[in-house]
Amino acid sequence: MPSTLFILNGPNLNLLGTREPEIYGTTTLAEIEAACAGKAHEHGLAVEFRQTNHEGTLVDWLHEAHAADAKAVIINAAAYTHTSVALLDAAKAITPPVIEVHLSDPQTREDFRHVSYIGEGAVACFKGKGLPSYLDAIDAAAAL
Ligand code: CA2
Repeated sequence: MPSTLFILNGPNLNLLGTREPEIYGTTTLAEIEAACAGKAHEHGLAVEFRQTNHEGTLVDWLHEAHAADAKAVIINAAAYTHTSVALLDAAKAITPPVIEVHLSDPQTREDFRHVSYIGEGAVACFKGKGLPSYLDAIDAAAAL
């Protein structure tokens, strides 16, 4: 059985490629999923790629990654990055390492995006490169 990477995506990322292309580009979430699957398979890893608009569902999926003994969790928590102590607590509670990922670079945007709660429970962060942020995170997860 190959080990599995959980790649979790938070609110509004289902809209990628349809709105705000000047910030998030024109790549759709389906295209990101396909590219991530290809990169993970190069490393001999399986992928669980998911998106939800609900904070508690992300918490449940972090727990599921722990129960499944996932190799790592790569998470773009989207707006919950900047608000969710629940996601931070879950990231700290689970055994698989958590890697934070962002399409944009929140540090160069509005002040309220400069805080990352989940970042306090993550082993690394890849940001500001669009789709390649995800691919760099997969390379880092494979090397763990
Ligand atoms: O840059 C990232 O990946 C973010 O996690 C994206 C979040 C934002 O709240 C974070 O600060 C940085 C927003 C995702 C919203 O995605 C949309 C996609 C298309 C159109 C509108 C929103």
